[in-house]
Amino acid sequence: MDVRAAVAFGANQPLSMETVQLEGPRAGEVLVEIKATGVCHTDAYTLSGMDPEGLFPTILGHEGAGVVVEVGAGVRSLKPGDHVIPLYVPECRECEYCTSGKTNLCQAVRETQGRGVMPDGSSRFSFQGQPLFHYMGTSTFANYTVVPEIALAKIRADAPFDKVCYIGCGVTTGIGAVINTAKVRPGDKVVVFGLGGIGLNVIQGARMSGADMIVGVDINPAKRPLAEQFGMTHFVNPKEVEGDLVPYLVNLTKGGADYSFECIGNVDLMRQALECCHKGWGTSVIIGVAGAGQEIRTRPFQLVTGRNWRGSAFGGAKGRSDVPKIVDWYMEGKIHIDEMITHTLPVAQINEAFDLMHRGESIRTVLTF
Ligand code: NAD
Ligand code: AHE
Ligand code: ZN
Repeated sequence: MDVRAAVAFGANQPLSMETVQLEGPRAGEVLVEIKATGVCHTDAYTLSGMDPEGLFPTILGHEGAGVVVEVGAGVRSLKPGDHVIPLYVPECRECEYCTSGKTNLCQAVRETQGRGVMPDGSSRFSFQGQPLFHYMGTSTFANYTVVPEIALAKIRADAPFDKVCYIGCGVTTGIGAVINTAKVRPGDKVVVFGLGGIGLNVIQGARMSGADMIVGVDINPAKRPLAEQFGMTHFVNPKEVEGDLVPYLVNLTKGGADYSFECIGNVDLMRQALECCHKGWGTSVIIGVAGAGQEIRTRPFQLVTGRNWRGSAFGGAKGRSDVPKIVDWYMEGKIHIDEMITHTLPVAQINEAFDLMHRGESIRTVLTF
């Protein structure tokens, strides 16, 4: 079938709206009509050419919501008409990872996902007779996409697509990193580096968990008011701090953070985030994604003396089980999303969404189809 998609033909090139061809779902696959998609910094990261798994030409996008149109052979858990959120971390419930009880990182289709193809090794998308790569197993910058059954969370039908699409990445990543990965407790002191689409959700999760002090660190002071609305108690602009940021944060938190979160993707800030943690027990969670060749550094003494370095992907959430519950939290008013969606644009204006992000003017832009 013909599909409207924003195609990334190469690194650092604007996306191009094209009519591309999409094959129907094969066994274990599902055709989804995408109704809305958020634009996450990870899409920009891959488009920048810094992602070692970045492949072109491709259809980016991994923060979508839509409706099942057709299911392939053997698909039992979904039917046409179901409302769904595609999952870049699937949940097969059978692999060693899913059954371990230790991780959300289902590996059932991870290898083919990283190669930009469906689990059978081929692409469903093509343009002018040439295959296009899938992206993160989701490719939500298209009005129709094909996704493995295990990579779809079924959600309630009354949830608005143009809001809950954000649960497909940013909301779940931020709140989940606090609740599932760090397990922040009442009274904890938390430092959040980066007050964008992920960092604000870390703040939201920290407030839900009862953290006493929630320090936000960002070089863009325009991010402050919304962060305060979501629960930030102290704002630090590193450009206004005289001397080293780390002792400043240790002093502000009276000994260091119980938990810090890096939500930017800058390895120098990952070091600061670790080192502002409390001696003996502080844990820093890396959420930000850093480019090819980038490495983290610290003195081993930082770890010897009890600080912990962790990472979190998709907030440690098991998508098919947890995403429907997070949608319920939103619908019941337990979490807030609308205020973070600063811009909603038709998909044809997708390049503007990236520009808004790069200029620091948006938190999340949602594209509608
Ligand atoms: P964003 O662009 O919305 O936010 C980034 C924020 O960092 C901005 O507010 C910006 O002002 C701030 N910032 C930039 N440089 C800074 C500096 N030197 N010091 C302080 N603040 C600085 O991005 P986002 O969508 O929130 O994504 C954040 C990061 O998280 C990206 O690296 C993204 O790839 C990653 N991410 C990871 C996961 C995961 O599962 N681990 C999921 C989603 C996003
Ligand atoms: N291809 C990238 C991987 C980047 C990465 O870490 N992605 C996160 C999700 S970011 C969503 O906005 C993730 O889920 N990682 C787990 C995984 O299996 O990829 C690179 O740098 O190689
Ligand atoms: Zn994302």
